Amino acid sequence: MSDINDGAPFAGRCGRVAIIGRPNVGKSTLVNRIVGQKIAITSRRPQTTRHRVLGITQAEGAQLVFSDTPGWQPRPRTAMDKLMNRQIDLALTEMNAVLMVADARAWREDDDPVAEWLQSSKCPKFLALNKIDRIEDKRLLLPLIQGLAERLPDVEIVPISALKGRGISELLRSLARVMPEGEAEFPEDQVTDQSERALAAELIREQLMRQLGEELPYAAHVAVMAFEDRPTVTYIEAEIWVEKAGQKAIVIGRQGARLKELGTAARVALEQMLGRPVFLQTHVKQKEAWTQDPFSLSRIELGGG
Ligand SMILES: Nc1nc2c(ncn2[C@@H]2O[C@H](COP(=O)(O)OP(=O)(O)OP(=O)(O)O)[C@@H](O)[C@H]2O)c(=O)[nH]1
Ligand SMILES: [Mg+2]
Repeated sequence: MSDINDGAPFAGRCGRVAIIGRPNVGKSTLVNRIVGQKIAITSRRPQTTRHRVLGITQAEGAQLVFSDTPGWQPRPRTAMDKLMNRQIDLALTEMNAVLMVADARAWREDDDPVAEWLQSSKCPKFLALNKIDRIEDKRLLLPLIQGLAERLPDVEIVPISALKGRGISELLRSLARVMPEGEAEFPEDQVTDQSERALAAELIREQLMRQLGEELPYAAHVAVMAFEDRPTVTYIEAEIWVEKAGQKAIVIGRQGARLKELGTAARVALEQMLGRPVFLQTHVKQKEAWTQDPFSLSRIELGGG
């Protein structure tokens, strides 16, 4: 993944950009693309992101601090839904611009409440129409852009592909222009506010999201119990919490096959992130109703790990 950081000298502007959108439109993929590293996990499943993650980059002489958020849920039902919506509120209290992400292929009903919120927001507003790599005839985009421009008059609309890196420089240029004057909030080489430990928990959870069947990943949590730099390897011990015995059996798989596959894929991702060999040990624990337990949920709110 190429680094978008354009190397322009810092020109005394810095600000926060909250990224909002319904689940699965590519918010986390966009943040990873912008910072040039994988700091937020992604998957084909909706509701992959559970807590706010900051992604930091420099563009056009400004420092841009993005908040990736969980997908917006118009009808929160469970304690986890509510936690995820709170994480969005947190991102929205501290922003200098707001960037909605939608799928350029189809506007959906669940985009409407996000667009309404965007329209009512007081700060500079942007709408990234993502996944344009999936539209063969780009002329088909025009009617959508025109319709949205009429409906959202103060919103700057930018077609992008977060996956392929198209339209990203244009988007960053537009965002940098509206950032307020001020000192950089973070050192220039910092790309996220997540600790390596919290990122490790997320990379393991990413494999649960990607490799397991329908319901299970939503009932699972990853807690990192040990994270130690040893002379030749980083030693990581993690627990995967599930709610039911049946779920435990699924994560472990026949003769431990599923857990082994999850562990291997997570270890490869961890080694890539840390740039050194990793020894990863994972255990599956049944923890009755952890999604209803305030202590367990508060750990997620604080950022995994
Ligand atoms: N073709 C294509 N796929 C994309 C693009 N951006 C994201 N995706 C895919 O869309 C899916 C969802 O991406 P995420 O980045 O996890 O979406 P999200 O908005 O963060 O989703 P939640 O965290 O669940 O709200 C993944 O399979 C991505 O690979 C894009 O520009 N083009
Ligand atoms: Mg996400």
